Amino acid sequence: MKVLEASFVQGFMRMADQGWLQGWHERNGGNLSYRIRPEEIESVREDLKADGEWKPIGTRVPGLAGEYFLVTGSGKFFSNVLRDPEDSICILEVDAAGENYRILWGLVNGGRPTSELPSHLMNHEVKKQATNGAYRVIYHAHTTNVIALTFVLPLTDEAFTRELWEMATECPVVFPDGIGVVPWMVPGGREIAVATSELMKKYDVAVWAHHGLFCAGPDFDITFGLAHTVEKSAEILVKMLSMQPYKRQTITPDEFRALAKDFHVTLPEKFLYEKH
Ligand code: 2HA
Ligand code: ZN
Repeated sequence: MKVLEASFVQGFMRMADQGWLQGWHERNGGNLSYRIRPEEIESVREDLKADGEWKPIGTRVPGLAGEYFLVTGSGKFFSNVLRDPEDSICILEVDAAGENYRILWGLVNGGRPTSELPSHLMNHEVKKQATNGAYRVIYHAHTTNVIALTFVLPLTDEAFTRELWEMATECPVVFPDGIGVVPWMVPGGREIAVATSELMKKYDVAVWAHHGLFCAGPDFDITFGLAHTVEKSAEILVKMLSMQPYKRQTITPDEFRALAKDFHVTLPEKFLYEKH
């Protein structure tokens, strides 16, 4: 089969376009990666070329040795993925040491995989282990309202989780583990990758202060839906803070406990602290 005919590739392109339509991918902002299943890579093997040069990932991911990924390209625009996928995205293979990659398909006009490849792959490594292989998607988006909140909320997991939980009743059900926050760091390198992947051991969402969001999930819909839910909640909070400097009423810790009971999710008590 041709790569572009495969359903995992079509799902990837559709998700990239959904993010673009949300306004989260100005210029070359954001990146997306998918850990390809063995049967999926076999189904497109005839369309792959294994003569590319091995290049350093910039970090070590031994837990991903021999895995294949579909990723967006560095400097490429999400707005072009559907229209010109062969220029915008690529399939890559990780070597047996988990230290190098080579491109097998795509980026036909040259270029490299996403500048955030270290973060993507370290997050994949953590999530593959933590979910017994179930998680396959890592998504980075420049979500406007989440970014705005990083200028006014304390940069703590507790503050972001609790404030976003309060803004929409579905939130504690959609992200019951809470969300993590990475302070401002230089993007693109190993240091921010290590900080993000540490948070991914506990959470499916990590906020990058003054930059955006990282989300992890088992498939395209769940991962995109998670980013969408977090950003929608952030939008409500931005609107609320713009209307008045305080909340007249909100969802209380006891009401969250009642929600958790009925919806069979566990909400860690550390996020249900008393506020003054
Ligand atoms: O431009 O979003 O974080 C891609 C990015 C870098
Ligand atoms: Zn970014």
